[in-house]
Amino acid sequence: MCDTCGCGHEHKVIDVNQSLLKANDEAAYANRKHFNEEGILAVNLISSPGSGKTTLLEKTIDALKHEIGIGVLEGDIETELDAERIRKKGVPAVQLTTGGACHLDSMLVHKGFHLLKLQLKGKRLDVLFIENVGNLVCPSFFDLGEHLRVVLISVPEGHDKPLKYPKAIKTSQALIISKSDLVPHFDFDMEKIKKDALSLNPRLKIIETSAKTGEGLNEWINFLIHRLHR
Ligand SMILES: Nc1nc2c(ncn2[C@@H]2O[C@H](COP(=O)(O)OP(=O)(O)OP(=O)(O)O)[C@@H](O)[C@H]2O)c(=O)[nH]1
Ligand SMILES: [Mg+2]
Repeated sequence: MCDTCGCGHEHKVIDVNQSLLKANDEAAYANRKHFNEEGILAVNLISSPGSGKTTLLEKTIDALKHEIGIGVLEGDIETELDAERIRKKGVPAVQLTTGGACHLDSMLVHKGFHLLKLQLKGKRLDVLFIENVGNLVCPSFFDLGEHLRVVLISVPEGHDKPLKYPKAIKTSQALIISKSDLVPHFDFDMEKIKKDALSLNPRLKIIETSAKTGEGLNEWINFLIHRLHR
């Protein structure tokens, strides 16, 4: 007898969210094992739309493409635009379009990784960047098998975002405060955002960056290289 709607039928309750997350976690485990076996550092970039993920990748590729092998999986709901931006930099990129879903999942990353390997044509891959769908909520709940999760919050979004979107902060190892060149134009409290973020995750590495002035980009690159060699 149904207790929920009182309709008189027997309903079987299936927790769809739980089984989806379980399938995701299993595929994430397999992805991580696969990346480990091939000595690849996988980096998952998450943020709201437009915080500067692709721009940061473009700057990172400019700085590192002659030193290490880079490949990119680009997550978006629609279009190939971000993958095209990355390819223009001379780096292989696979666009993963979710067709509406607000996050990537590890099954899609698995498929994308195999497509990327075809583009690599045997070239070495050291760092796999996965740019998630622009969203500060859903991607936080899905392990993709990455080793490093980096969340970006840009200055125009406001310093209150860590407290309002704690899961993204708690599950990341690094916070990039992007568009620091815009601080003079916004009521943005840099000390407060850092204090709030560290109160949620004391081990978080925080880097202020600007793709316009170049501030913090060296620190970001050094952090990445350190993680690659760890
Ligand atoms: N002023 C300033 N603008 C920036 C900076 N980084 C990125 N932008 C601009 O912000 C806009 C969005 O940047 P993207 O890199 O496309 O952002 P994204 O996070 O990849 O966006 P989605 O993939 O749509 O989620 C572009 O117009 C960039 O030029 C920065 O450091 N300073
Ligand atoms: Mg992008």
